[in-house]
Amino acid sequence: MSLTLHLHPLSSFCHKTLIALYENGTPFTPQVVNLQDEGERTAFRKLWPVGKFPVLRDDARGETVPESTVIIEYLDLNYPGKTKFIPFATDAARATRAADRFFDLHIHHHMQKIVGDRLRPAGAKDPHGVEDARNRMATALGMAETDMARRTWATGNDFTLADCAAAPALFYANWVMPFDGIYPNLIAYLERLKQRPSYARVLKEAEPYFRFLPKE
Ligand SMILES: N[C@@H](CCC(=O)N[C@@H](CS)C(=O)NCC(=O)O)C(=O)O
Repeated sequence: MSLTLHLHPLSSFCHKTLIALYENGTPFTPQVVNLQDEGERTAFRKLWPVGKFPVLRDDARGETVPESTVIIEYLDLNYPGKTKFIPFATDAARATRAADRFFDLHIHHHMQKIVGDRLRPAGAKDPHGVEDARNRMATALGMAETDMARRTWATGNDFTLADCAAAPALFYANWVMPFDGIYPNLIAYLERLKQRPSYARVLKEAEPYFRFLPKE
């Protein structure tokens, strides 16, 4: 098996990549990295000095591929399957990449800021930054709510890269700032994502780790 995904089971950006791997039943070896362990951290940073998950290693092609979006594009190109993550048509491809960026930058990153702040020690919190993140995330969630009134998946009728991005972004956003009863279209979309076998499997595997998520 030539593909190894370096990951952490709670990492939302790893979930995004796992969805793509499970969608197409792509064989790979999961390599869980514990960043608290100095040896594992050092080995991981040799592979990708930035030290962020996920990173895909492809021994057959001699490639190390960081960044969730780039990994999914790499899989689409080199290990294609029944789900095509980036459409061939140029306008549809652009819309897919735009939606992927939207969920990553305007929902996922703000959610990370909120969760990250919970991990900070007392005295090092950033309430202003968290409030800003919550406001910006609410704006983006409102935009997505409007879009999802007339779509099954993030860009229309087909499941793509954008849905891989949307699933963990919305799942964790709904956990830090519950939107049930506020954004009905988004809740319905999140339910569809959770029913999708690829994401259902990701969530099932992550389940034992959810108790380690920081509460307030
Ligand atoms: N833009 C990156 C973001 C990756 C990222 O933020 N990963 C987080 C986990 S979800 C991480 O590695 N955190 C560990 C750290 O920052 O030390 C991607 O899309 O892969």
